[in-house]
Amino acid sequence: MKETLKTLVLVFTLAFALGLSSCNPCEDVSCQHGGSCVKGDCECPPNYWGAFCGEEKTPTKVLIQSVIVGGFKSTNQNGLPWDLTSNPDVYLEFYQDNAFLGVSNSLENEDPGRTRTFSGGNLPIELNPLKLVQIRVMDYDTPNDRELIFFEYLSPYTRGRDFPTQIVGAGMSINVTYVHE
Ligand SMILES: [Ca+2]
Ligand SMILES: [Ca+2]
Repeated sequence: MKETLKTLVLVFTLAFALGLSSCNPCEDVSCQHGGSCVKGDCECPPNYWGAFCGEEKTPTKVLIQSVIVGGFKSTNQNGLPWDLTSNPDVYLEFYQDNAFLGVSNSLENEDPGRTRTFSGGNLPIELNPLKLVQIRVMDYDTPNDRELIFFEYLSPYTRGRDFPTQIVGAGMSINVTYVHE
């Protein structure tokens, strides 16, 4: 009889302990993408939603904060230097759907071979996340005369990539931030 009582006490103690541990509402909740469980519910970072933060939110805007432009050819389509007596005066133009969005700062007499970063002028520039951005690398000559050095299309946002802060193209990279509102 005494042994039976002991066994019963043990069983109840175990049951109580198990009951307590299953009272933690976050025990079986695993939140994705850096979400955290609060009282059994996932609180998600701004880029994600859903019961376990598994659903990606399409950003309302993507902001280009800066652009890194690698080296480019030292001559124009005529085989001549960009400027006859000096290096090109380089700035960027931004377009989406052929609509002009703004320009970067300009770097005067820029060595074509070097890699440089633009973060001034109209930057940060606001993009529609779902349309390609065209970035033109330009040589400024006079108010009515400028030469296109090269251009590139980049996708501001691609679903399922976990919101990279840098989007890398062939001849340039853009540093971006995402807006959800
Ligand atoms: Ca020129
Ligand atoms: Ca020049």
